[in-house]
Amino acid sequence: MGEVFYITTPIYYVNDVPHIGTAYTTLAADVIARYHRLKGREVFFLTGTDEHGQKVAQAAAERHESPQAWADEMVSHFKENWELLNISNDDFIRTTQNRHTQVAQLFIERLKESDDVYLGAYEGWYCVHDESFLLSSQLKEGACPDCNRPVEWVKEENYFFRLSKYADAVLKHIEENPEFVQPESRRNEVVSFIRSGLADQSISRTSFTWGIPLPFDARHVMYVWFDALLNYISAIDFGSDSKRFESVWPADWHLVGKEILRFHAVIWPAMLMAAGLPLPKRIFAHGWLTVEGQKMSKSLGNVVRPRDLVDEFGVDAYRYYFMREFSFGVDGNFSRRTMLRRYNAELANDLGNLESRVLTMVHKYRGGTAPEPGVPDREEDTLAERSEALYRSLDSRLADLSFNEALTEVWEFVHAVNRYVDVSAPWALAKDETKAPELDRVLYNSLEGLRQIALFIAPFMPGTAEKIYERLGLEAISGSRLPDSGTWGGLPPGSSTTRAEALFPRMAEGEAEGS
Ligand code: ME8
Repeated sequence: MGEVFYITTPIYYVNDVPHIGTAYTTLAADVIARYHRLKGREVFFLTGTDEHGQKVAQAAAERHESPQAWADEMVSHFKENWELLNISNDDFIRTTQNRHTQVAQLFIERLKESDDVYLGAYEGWYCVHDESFLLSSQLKEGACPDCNRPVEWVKEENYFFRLSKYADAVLKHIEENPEFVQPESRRNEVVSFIRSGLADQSISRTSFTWGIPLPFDARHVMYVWFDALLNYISAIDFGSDSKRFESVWPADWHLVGKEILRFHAVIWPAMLMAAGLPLPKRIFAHGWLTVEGQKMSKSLGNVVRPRDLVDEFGVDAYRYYFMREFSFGVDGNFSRRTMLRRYNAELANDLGNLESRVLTMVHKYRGGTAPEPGVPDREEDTLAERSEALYRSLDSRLADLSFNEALTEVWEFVHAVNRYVDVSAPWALAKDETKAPELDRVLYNSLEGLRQIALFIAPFMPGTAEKIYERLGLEAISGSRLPDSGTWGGLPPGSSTTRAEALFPRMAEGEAEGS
């Protein structure tokens, strides 16, 4: 079961176009998906859109559009943004697709048959923005405790899911499997939430119609969260192709923002248990990003869109910054100033200058042809060992989703290659004909250092990695497999290298708007 490495993002509501927050989860999932592909795993990377529910219906109504037409329009923005950010998702699920609605209906039908779904009456508060049912005791000064927006009173006949029946089993699973809910601080919150007592969950609505009709009672539409969580199995053909489903499920990772962890770590496992399905292996709740110290909001007018930054810095600088600057499990603050600073220091300077000076010297001293490696000396052995150790370290960093630490270590290697070039001083060797073999060795190993860097950064900055490979005269990096391609000395001598424009042209400080 589950031979395929399966990673998911939340499916995003179509009431808004993507911003740097939504893009953050998608980008993190992309890096992990690319890393595992490079390691030779078969990967299924899923993202998509959550199109039902009151919030989307309201957003469409405000524009005098049908919810479906509105969703169709918004989906194109999501797809465009993911293309812009070079996101390599293998599928894009929309909850209005037939393949999804069929699975959702089949699933709820089964739970109804096993008496895990029953008809009751709901009376309580509802937050339309978060699409969540709330108890009076959960309200904060009469408003939603999570988003502070006003809540509405709902009094309806609803179908309920027997969540309470599974509370102990879910708690036991969380406690016995420390990797299941990460990071630990968030796991503790989930544990106390379950311990405080779980009521059965309302899973249908009758006061509006924009949702999946219940197959056994067409007056009701499915509660949007019940529908949405099922995307993770509808996209892999649950109920219609068991061979495919079993080769992909359970998910290796569900990546979510911290505000929706409860749905994923409590309700979702209970739903799966009720259906007799295995639970996902790991769920990670990452922190929230603010902008220049403030929560992003349309009313404040401070929402940052990926396009704004990609136009200015380029896609790989965008990917680098968001993965390097923040620690995935905690909140972070986006600021143009820090982005610009990192761009100039780490991309233009550390990486860009290294690439350009190595290729320039190979051009100047060896007509652009990669020389013979010669016999390695202590300096070369040290570099080779460092690079080998870095492969091992990246495995464990990325297994923990420690993106920023992974990139910090990759940059220590970039510094090491820079230092190697400095201490070996090829420009001095070039002045002495008798030092030609030494010069060959230094140039070769500098090129090989660049090749290793390209492999290390490939999941994070795929475009830059390909450019470096191309300039080294190599085949596309996407055809490479680790660990084999990572063996030191993989660059064939005689390879024909090319110099080209700067990878990351330096930007004047103050050039970026708002810095
Ligand atoms: O919750 N910082 O969709 P959604 C970091 N449809 N991440 C952020 C962020 C921020 N400021 N803002 C949003 C939903 N995110 C449901 C999910 S899943 C079965 C259904 C990211 O459009 C983060 O991943 O409100 C968060 O969980 C997600 O966007 C919420 O997207």
